[in-house]
Amino acid sequence: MNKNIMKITKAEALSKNANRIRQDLITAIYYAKSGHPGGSLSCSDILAVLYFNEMNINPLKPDDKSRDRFVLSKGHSAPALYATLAERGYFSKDDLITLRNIDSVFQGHPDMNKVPGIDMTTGSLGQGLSVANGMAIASKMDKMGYRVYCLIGDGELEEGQIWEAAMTSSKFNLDNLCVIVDCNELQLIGKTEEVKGLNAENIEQKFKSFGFNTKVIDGHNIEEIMQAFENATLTKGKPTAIIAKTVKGKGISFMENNPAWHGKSLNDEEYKKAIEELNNV
Ligand SMILES: Cc1ncc(C[n+]2csc(CCOP(=O)(O)OP(=O)(O)O)c2C)c(N)n1
Ligand SMILES: [Mg+2]
Repeated sequence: MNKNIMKITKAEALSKNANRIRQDLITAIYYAKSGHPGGSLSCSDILAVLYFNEMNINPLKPDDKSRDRFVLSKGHSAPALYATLAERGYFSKDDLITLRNIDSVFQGHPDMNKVPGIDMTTGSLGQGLSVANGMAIASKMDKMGYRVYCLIGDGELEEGQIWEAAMTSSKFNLDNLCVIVDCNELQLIGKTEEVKGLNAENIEQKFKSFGFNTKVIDGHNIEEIMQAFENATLTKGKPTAIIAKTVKGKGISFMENNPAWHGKSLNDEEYKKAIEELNNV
């Protein structure tokens, strides 16, 4: 069979996974009456490629010692991770609508002790890369060979601990570590450019100067995401940082690029419109 045809089919399938992830996370946030839709929608394509194409994982063995690890450093995007794990078969999709209920395992931020498939408890911004470093070092010390992926928000990069950790990643030549920056150009209070002068290009320069292999990509182009991960795996002797240019609120017109949708739920009318739009992709 023609290799290109096979590749297009795979990208299309991953795109459908991402669309279902978007629908499920929006439904969960709608029922919860609170949550973070903007940054969850911006990282859905990245998560679909990670969990359906890139990572060596098995939903039937969520604690397998040799599995690849994922750290959602931007823990407020938990709805996207829960929806991805459900789509991948870690647990039933029916349970997603218990998001943020007091007795639910699906809290507003991920808890590794409660949810199968969650490798690290997160939510306090800035800490994920430090943990991912530890995992990547452990993989090398134990000769396990697993890879570690860490998704960081662009606003989150303003946390100083990220850059302390970045020094460690390259000092220890962690070529089994791949950082992905969800570069949607918005943080809670507005544009990252206006808050701390951050944009995709100077974020790339910063990681490069810290000793990372870097690549700026379109974070909604499935083929580009797949290729960037392939390039990261082939890169030896240094960690990789993929700066994924994304759109906050991607897929729902009235949420796209609108900071107001960083952390709020939808009313009945908005929910209906959102699902309609996602259904029409
Ligand atoms: C240490 C810490 N400070 C503040 C917050 C509150 N907070 C949650 S999300 C967010 C903005 C994050 O922006 P960004 O990293 O760009 O995330 P995204 O745009 O992907 O939602 C803030 C300030 C937090 N979770 N942790
Ligand atoms: Mg952001």
